[in-house]
Amino acid sequence: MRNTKIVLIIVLWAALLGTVAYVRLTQDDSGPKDYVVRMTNDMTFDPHTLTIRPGDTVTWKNVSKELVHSVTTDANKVRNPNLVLLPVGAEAWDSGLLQPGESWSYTFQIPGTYHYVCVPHELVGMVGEIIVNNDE
Ligand SMILES: [Cu+2]
Repeated sequence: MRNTKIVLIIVLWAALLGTVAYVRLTQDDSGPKDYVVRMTNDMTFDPHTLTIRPGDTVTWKNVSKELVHSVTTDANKVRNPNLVLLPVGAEAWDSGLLQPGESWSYTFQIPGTYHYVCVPHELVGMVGEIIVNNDE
């Protein structure tokens, strides 16, 4: 009888440990994340396309030595409004001009596809894409 109790306790303890381990493994380990997009000396956004989740923050860093860059989805601030795209319900944003070494951040809440441009280099194709995906 005493042995049965000990075995029972061991079994229950093992089950408890197993449950804890299972919960840890299956828990969504991701709180909001931070991403960096580099604005380069070659007039590109690196990476060009980034897939994130709602609540994540993207920081654009101007890593060029002498170029001024910007990030905008505001159709009123670009020459070709077809280059910018926002999901329904999302408001346009604009970093303004960023000097070398400066950075600017935006936290995405609304899922969908965002196309943005660098205003000074729009005509040489300095464009980028953020995809905000609940399933990512
Ligand atoms: Cu630029």
